[in-house]
Amino acid sequence: MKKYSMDSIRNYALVGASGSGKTSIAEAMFFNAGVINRLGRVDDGNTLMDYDSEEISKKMSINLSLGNLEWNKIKHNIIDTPGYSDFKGDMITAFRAVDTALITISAVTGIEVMTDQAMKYADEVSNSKAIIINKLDREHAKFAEIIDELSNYSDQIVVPVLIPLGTAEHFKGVVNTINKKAYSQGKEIEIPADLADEVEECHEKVIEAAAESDDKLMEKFFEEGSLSEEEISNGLKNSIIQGTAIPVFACSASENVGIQEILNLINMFFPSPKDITEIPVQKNGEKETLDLTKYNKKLGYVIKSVSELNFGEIALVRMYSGNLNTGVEVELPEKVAKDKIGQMYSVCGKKREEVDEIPAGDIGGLVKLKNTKTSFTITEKGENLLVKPLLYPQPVYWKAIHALSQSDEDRIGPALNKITDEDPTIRTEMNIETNQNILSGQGEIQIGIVQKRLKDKFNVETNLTDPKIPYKETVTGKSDVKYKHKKQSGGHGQYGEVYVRISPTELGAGFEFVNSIVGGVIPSKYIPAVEKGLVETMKDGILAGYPVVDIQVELYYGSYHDVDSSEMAFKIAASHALKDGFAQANPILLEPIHKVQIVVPTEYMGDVMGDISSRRGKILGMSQEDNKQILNAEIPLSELYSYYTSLKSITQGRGYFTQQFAYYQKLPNDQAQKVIGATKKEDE
Ligand SMILES: Nc1nc2c(ncn2[C@@H]2O[C@H](COP(=O)(O)OP(=O)(O)OP(=O)(O)O)[C@@H](O)[C@H]2O)c(=O)[nH]1
Ligand SMILES: [Mg+2]
Repeated sequence: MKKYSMDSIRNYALVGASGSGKTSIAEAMFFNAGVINRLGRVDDGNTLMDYDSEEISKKMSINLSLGNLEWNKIKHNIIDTPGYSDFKGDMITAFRAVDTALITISAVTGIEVMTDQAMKYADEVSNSKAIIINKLDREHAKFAEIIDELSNYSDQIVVPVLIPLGTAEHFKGVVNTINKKAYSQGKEIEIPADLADEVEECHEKVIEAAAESDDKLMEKFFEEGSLSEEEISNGLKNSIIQGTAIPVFACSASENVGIQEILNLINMFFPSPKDITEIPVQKNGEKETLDLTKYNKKLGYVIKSVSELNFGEIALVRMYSGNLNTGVEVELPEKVAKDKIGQMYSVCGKKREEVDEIPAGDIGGLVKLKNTKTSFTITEKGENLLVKPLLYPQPVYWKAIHALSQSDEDRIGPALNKITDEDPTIRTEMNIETNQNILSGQGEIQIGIVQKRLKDKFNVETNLTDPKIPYKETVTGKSDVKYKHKKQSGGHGQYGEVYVRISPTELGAGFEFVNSIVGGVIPSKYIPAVEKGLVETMKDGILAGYPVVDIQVELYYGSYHDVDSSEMAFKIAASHALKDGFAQANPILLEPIHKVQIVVPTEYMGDVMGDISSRRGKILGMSQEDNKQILNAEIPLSELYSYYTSLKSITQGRGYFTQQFAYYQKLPNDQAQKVIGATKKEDE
């Protein structure tokens, strides 16, 4: 396999809204570079990047895919990511592995939620940005409007570098606004007269953006009124790397118009790994910047660790520093573990070709290592470093997962572990309170795919149900009760009597046991048994089988019997006293409330707010950002389980939310009666 020096590599990810054409653009790039000799189509299920059977049947990307091509001696490592929000995890991990985010926008749809998210994630990991406006062959395609929208949206200079030559069915080619040359079907053509003004205008913007990064260039431009093509290119490249400019390219992936010009410009402008002199890292838990020009140890990032049916297990790795060779041992700071590097591959879609090294700056595949998971950092011994730390979003969709048979039950744990190792947005958790295994993630489709993979790949059959809500029980009033446990039937008797006062504590205080016994009316050796009786009863619940919390129980009087008293007798007495006292102290159910941040296009605000109040939600505040509203609210967990589906349908897929647990609060009486009734029914 050919080796490339660091400055002959470009690493970028295609990111952005679902359906904007990322996979089709990658396909057209591979076609132009001769990697494939036929231009596949997502709808025909024959593209290089969407090769997974699920992707073929759904006609969309579900997993990130890696591919590479060579264009004029430069190696491009391209990561095609899914744009559908359920699969956000793969977009996030891709950002951390590349130097440039190539954000795709459909010329028909314009800026979408995912476009916005992609821009934000790129900034967070300090990636350079470039934008493709695709589908210019489509009816109602816009270009200038989207450029305006982007300019208002970003404080970076948005530079149209390739502008369309005609639109819709007249879209024939692109004009390069740096050298003011027009290209159609690979040939240079005259710029049509009606486009001359626009080209001139864009050219000025290009110069402005190029000069932005360099004062000397700016001076020269003011003195001479123009810059050479080389000066513009170099200046623009610096501005893109420094993040002051975002170049925009027009194209049509399916018609293969503009793609070759984009590949040329990627060679010219995108940073090579050599241009990345520093990266954000986390060292010993602290955020800092790593100077890559001085760092000479091995440092890699596991983009994704995958085990694919028919293709075996493989970990895709980006090397930031040092060369990776077979046989070396590496450390994984996330897990405080080691792994030994085995066989290595160049990966292009489902095609693999063995290589003997993944050099610094490059991306390749390793045979699945023992301890390596998606998003892990690979270091040399003793280096406690994490590459470009980024948080994965909290779940927005939950299901309780049940194995169908005992043999499924035995295998479900390890199978789920494998799946969650591959995608950090998929989580499983045993809820001890409800005794359910909760599977959560970024959406219904993602969770459905997990269930399907369990069956297809691990032969584990499951069903999914709405999770039980982890309610809690407490009291709002006080009570004072006594209970005598006395049994005289045959042989050894049982005797224990307790007097207790029950009262509420502060929310979240848990359980307070107060021992106020004086004068030995209950011998001290029986006191722990009383407390144990209370704790066990609280755990099992009194009202509806949910754990009792936030109460104080004061043991202040009682009596015992020299022969018949025992720990067991006092335990039973305490349990009964608590049950009686609890019922008299105005018991209630508490429900978990979650803090939710919802982002929706402004036009859906009314419907979204109505839906929140129908879910017993409370709106805490809202703010406007560009053409979208950000709503902060609190919603009970019982209403959050179905919120994902509802928000998607209200906003036609354009709204999204993030959430986290906030606190427990009283469940309204009518709701509480329903829950208590349901528990009674279950018990029967
Ligand atoms: N007319 C036209 N259709 C296009 C173009 N590019 C892509 N498409 C079509 O748009 C649809 C979506 O394209 P994809 O390439 O799958 O989009 P994607 O961004 O990869 O979508 P996700 O994988 O879901 O994120 C497919 O039907 C493509 O054939 C284009 O330039 N012109
Ligand atoms: Mg795709």
